[in-house]
Amino acid sequence: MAQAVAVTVQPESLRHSLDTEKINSVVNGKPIISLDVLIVGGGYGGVYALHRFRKLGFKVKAVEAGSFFGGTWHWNRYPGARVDSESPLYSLSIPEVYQSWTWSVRFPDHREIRRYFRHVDDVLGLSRDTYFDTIVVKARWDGDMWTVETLAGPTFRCKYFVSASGSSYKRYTPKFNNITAYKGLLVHSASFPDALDVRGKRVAVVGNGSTGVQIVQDLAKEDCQVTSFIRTPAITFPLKQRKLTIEEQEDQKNFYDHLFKVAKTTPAGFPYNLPLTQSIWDVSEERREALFEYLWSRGGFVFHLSNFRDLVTDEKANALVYDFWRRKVRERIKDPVKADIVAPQKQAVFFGTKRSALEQDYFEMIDRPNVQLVNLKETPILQFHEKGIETTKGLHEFDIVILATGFDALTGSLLDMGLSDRHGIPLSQIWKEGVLTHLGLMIPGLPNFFMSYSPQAPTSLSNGPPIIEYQIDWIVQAITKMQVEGINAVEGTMKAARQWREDLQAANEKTLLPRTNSWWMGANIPGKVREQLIYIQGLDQYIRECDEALKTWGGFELHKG
Ligand code: NA7
Repeated sequence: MAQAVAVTVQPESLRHSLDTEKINSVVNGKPIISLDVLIVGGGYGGVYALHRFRKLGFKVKAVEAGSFFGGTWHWNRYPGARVDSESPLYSLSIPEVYQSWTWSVRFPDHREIRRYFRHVDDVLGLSRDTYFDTIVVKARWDGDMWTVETLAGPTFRCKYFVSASGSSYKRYTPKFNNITAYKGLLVHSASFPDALDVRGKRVAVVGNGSTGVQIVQDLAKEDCQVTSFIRTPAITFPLKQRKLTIEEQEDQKNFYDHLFKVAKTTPAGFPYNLPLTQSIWDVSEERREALFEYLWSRGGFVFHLSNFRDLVTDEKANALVYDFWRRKVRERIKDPVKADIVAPQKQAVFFGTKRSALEQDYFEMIDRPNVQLVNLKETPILQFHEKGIETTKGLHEFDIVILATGFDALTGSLLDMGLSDRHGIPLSQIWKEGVLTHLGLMIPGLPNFFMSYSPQAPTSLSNGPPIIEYQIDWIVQAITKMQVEGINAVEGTMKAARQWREDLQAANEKTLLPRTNSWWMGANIPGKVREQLIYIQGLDQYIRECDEALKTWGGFELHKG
């Protein structure tokens, strides 16, 4: 069910696109379209890349698996789906787009973000250069060009191939025993049907990451019975949601250019006050508590990002932060059994070592009588059953089971594209022992293939738009530089990729991050190499390294003529 992406080709839209194309040839009944640049993905990265390349006069098209732009927001329509970056920071920095757009709330929901993508298209007219419902299944470099095959659309030949395929595209469904026996509705959170009525239903939510928290918080308010299956309780921060007025945003727009620029000079793509340079041990207990209270009152990721410098490097400092968090959270939960599951006295996971969730009234909602919590550490799932889920304590019957079990993040979408290097070796083989990229931007052996929102870049540890825009701008500059310098093809060297990987893992080892099983570490997918998949040294440092490499082509092999 959920693993497969539904492919509904809309023949009319495809025909419309093809009519306006110069089709160079037809092979095996498939049109072949020649381009300068092909982009995969129609989320923030794909949209921004298409805009940039088009403006520079490149012959460029984008392909997108969904039926419209939006990327992750096209797929994620589950109850409560909401972005964790506050407005206006989750926006493109393109003036003609932001000048005519206002957000309604500090943290917009999935519907509003899809409306935003409609707006982006209304302003920039990108859909006329995009093939929707089109999935890349094979891509190979033939010494001069990429040949990119799609499942139901044309084949493309392009000199430059840019992936903006997203970090959370490939859904993960754990192999629960007997899962196919279940006769009720089984959905992954990323394939939640638009018009599913949960009223009067018994609903299970498996998973307690940021998705599980948002779903339970939302469904608890409905006339339904919710059972939340929790293996590791989520660490959460207050959302502090509020409405935004048009007036305040119009005022702020005078500063947007600076705001977006400053975001790119910070470690996490948020122009928050910078993290404290102090150690947690440098201040008195009173001062520490006062500071924690202040940061907590801000909402969003401020509590984490502006905290003491040793938050994720010192186990004892980490425990002090957890202690504060547990007290803040438990004072909002009346039921002591539920409190022990979501905010246990004994720290279940190091604070800040896996993706935290933002919540508005989650802890009040789980206290409601229509919400049950199941601690999977104490009562694991044995198997699915035609009527529901059987744990070691017996059978729970459900009409709907929602799997909020996450994604084969960061690498899943790339590995599914059928990419191979110039010798025909598949990417899965190249990455068998671990991911190898140069700067998280290129893969050795894959000339002129560029990535954004990629593994081994700040990606999921950064607010999305700043890192995405930076990487796309870098790719645009690299291609422009190639043209000026008469370079036909460029690729990251294997030596540089090995060094990049080594430096990244060495930085990781100095923190508590490797001691937690997270999808950042690839640890959520059985059989996946356990390694840090994200560049953890900060967006600002990443930008310095990538800028420097571009100046000298450091770590790249250049092919001329
Ligand atoms: P996450 O963060 O990967 O969370 C998945 C959750 O599912 C997490 O609580 C897991 O528990 C749980 N899980 C996974 N496998 C199982 C099994 N077999 N049994 C029980 N529970 C399981 O995915 P999200 O969708 O919440 O978030 C993904 C990102 O999307 C998010 O960070 C945003 O960037 C957008 P575990 O923690 O592994 O014990």
